Amino acid sequence: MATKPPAGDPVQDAPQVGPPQHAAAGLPAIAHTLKIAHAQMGLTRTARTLLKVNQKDGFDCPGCAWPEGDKRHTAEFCENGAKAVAEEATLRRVTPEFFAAHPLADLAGRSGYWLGQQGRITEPVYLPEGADRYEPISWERAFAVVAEELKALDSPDEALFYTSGRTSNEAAFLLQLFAREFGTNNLPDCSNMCHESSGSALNETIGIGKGSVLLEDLHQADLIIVAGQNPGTNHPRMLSALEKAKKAGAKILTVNPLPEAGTERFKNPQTPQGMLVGTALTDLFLQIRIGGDQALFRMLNKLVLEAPGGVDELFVREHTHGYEAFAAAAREADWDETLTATGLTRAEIEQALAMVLASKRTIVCWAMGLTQHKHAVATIREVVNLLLLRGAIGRTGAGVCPVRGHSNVQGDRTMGIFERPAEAFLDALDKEFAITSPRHHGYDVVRSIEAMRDGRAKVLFAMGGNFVGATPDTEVTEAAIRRTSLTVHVSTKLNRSHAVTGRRALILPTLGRTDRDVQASGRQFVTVEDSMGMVHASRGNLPPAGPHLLSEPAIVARLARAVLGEASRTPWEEFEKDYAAIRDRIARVVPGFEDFNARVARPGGFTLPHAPRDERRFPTKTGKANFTAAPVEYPRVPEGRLLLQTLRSHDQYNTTIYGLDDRYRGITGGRRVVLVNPADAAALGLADGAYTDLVGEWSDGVERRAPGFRVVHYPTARGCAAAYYPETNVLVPLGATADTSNTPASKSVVVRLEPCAQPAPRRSAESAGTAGATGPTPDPAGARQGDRNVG
Ligand SMILES: Nc1nc2c(c(=O)[nH]1)N[C@H]1C(S)=C(S)[C@@H](COP(=O)(O)OP(=O)(O)OC[C@H]3O[C@@H](n4cnc5c(=O)[nH]c(N)nc54)[C@H](O)[C@@H]3O)O[C@H]1N2
Ligand SMILES: Nc1nc2c(c(=O)[nH]1)N[C@H]1C(S)=C(S)[C@@H](COP(=O)(O)OP(=O)(O)OC[C@H]3O[C@@H](n4cnc5c(=O)[nH]c(N)nc54)[C@H](O)[C@@H]3O)O[C@H]1N2
Ligand SMILES: [Mo]
Repeated sequence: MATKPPAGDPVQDAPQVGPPQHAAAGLPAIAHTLKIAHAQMGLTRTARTLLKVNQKDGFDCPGCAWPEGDKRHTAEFCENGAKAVAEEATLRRVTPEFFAAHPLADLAGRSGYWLGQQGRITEPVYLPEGADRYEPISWERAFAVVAEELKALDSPDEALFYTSGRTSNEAAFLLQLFAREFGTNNLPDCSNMCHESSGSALNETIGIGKGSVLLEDLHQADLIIVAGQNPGTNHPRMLSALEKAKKAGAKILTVNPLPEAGTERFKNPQTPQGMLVGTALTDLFLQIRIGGDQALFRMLNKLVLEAPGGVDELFVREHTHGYEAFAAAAREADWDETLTATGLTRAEIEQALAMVLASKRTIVCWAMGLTQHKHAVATIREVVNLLLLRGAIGRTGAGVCPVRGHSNVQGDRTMGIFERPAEAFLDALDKEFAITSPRHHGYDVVRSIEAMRDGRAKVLFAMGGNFVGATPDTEVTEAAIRRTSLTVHVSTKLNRSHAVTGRRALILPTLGRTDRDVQASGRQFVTVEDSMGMVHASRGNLPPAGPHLLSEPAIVARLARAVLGEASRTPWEEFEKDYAAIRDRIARVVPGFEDFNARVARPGGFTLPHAPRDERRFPTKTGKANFTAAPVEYPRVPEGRLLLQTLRSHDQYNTTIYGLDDRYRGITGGRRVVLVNPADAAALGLADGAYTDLVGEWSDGVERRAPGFRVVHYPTARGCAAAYYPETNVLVPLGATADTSNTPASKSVVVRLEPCAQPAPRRSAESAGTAGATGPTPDPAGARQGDRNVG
């Protein structure tokens, strides 16, 4: 029955464990896709939506930011993209009757999975002060409430405007314009928790915080290093690119504490041969200890320096700065320290070196496995050092490839969603709109939480996302949010952020990527920028989830009029009527968008300029690509403790949980699992199937606990453990962030495992147990605070 959400809270969390798989995609992926899509959308809608994903006249997949090639298949989507589409295009609805039947305390007791499964939100709802449930509100009145709270602030800097990376360029541009006209740079975004470390490292070293390769570069590389990334689950279409590269002779070096099925073998569902046999992808697997990458790349750099002909001397001389200081530091790299930090053998590192030296065209791809550590920025700079030594930037088939997460997270930043905007950007904005943007920097995500905690920020307005669920230190964050006077969420679906509110709260339902967007001037499209700087149009083709939804640009435009009133000379009404008018302004403010409307009208869109890639020009302070030489760091773990990484299962999109299985890792029917190396488990006396609490240990002495995880013996690197986000966000201290980028260090949390009894299975919300805003729900299964996000 396509439209019926599960009745009770289905989270049983009784995980079953089988062997991990060694190949990704293939037939099981197609079967799983169709099952999920059919359950949410029914048959006709499944066909109608899935055939439009990533087509030139269709919509951009709301899944990951991986680019589309020029030659597209009829079914240019992957299993997880299809799940993202089905999640949004579902026929299930959350109506005012739903909110009448589910008081806030009830919502607060539900799992994130259950909340998401209820369907699309159809009307704006409001939680007045002291009320026990949301009630319907008109759009006009909703904007009046926000205006009232914003105008009552002592300073515009008491307001926070969060953005999640699905927001279109048009909506993002309007949101940052509104925030700056209102008077603040408080524009935290999901990127602060994601690739901020990449942006920080790349800006300093090559002068632009974006990757320097295009899809064709991957196809032409000699060597692709995939470090700290799980493309089989999180960027499945990348596997086709890796396969194509392999077939053209490339080697693939994988660096990961976990053997991930997707990088082992890919069964391409587009060809019969691929489906049956598949292609082995990884040539060398370095099973590194968590946080050991900087040490690994430093040692590789030392060895490259020592190898005859290892250094591209011409490139170094003509294009780089800081070589001497860096080379001196690299020559100091020590084998003992490297082997301790990485857990690798000398032979393995020498094998990797041979692959690096044999390659003229090297690309390094990475994601959260490198960005979410205390020394993340230094690690990524060390990756850049290697590519600079080899002259592997601004050359075909070579370069840096940070693989971005949300489908438009890169575009949102290009549009000015940034708490530390460049002076030149603000100058252009001010000139175009005759405004005076504030010049002082705003708060990023972590600083926003601190500001709410300390009473310095009082209104949180979120353009999408799940602020409460995605951020670290869940208990601290929830308490901080509850201190605010107003929380506003522009959302497609319910999540934990709607249940943990300020004194008053609003939920404003909006159109998603798959929905048709019609405004006064006719049918609209929006634009997005993918991970490789390609900008293109996205057009939804489904009737919207309800007649009352407003698009994101319309919501920002109406909010701006309600808040700024006559004082604003910006033509907000015109922008709402016709998004082309927004694009005309973007063209005049943002470099690279000249003639935007004409160029984006071409099928496939256009590529943004990238100086290092296009002309080997490095717009840094020195005018060259910068070598850097940070001291080598790696996490130190006390005796009897493990280093926990918090990562994604195959059945989730960040805090959106599609299902309770992690097929490639052999886990079904539950998410509260902790993967531990069998030798470590034996040393700790933990049998496979035993239950344990995860207890975080950090320098502030506060005990952070996530209770009731099933131990799974798993071939991860020694001393390391892995468990899913967001269940484990309660363990990540707010203060544990990366140097420079301030990204939460969600991939290196020191924990001890405290054996506990197997929790009783929970049948419904009544047993999910958590402290809601209006009082805790009784919890027969015992205190399960760590459950708050997903169960
Ligand atoms: N289906 C699906 N697609 C998604 C998402 C999703 O949740 N679901 N999320 C999107 C978003 S926003 C993002 S940012 C990306 C995330 O994409 P990924 O970064 O691939 O996501 P994670 O699950 O966090 O996986 C991190 C990987 O890094 C490895 N790792 C952890 N620590 C280390 C380390 O210290 N060193 C090395 N070398 N490796 C390490 C882990 O074992 C794991 O393989 O995916 C995007 N795409
Ligand atoms: N411990 C730990 N924490 C992490 C991470 C980790 O690896 N470990 N990863 C971090 C990373 S990389 C990221 S990017 C963040 C993600 O942080 P967020 O982007 O804030 O979180 P999501 O779970 O992607 O947000 C999902 C919600 O977005 C809303 N939504 C979906 N589509 C749309 C749309 O089109 N418009 C609007 N307005 N709303 C929409 C829905 O209501 C949905 O519930 O989490 C971070 N947190
Ligand atoms: Mo992300």
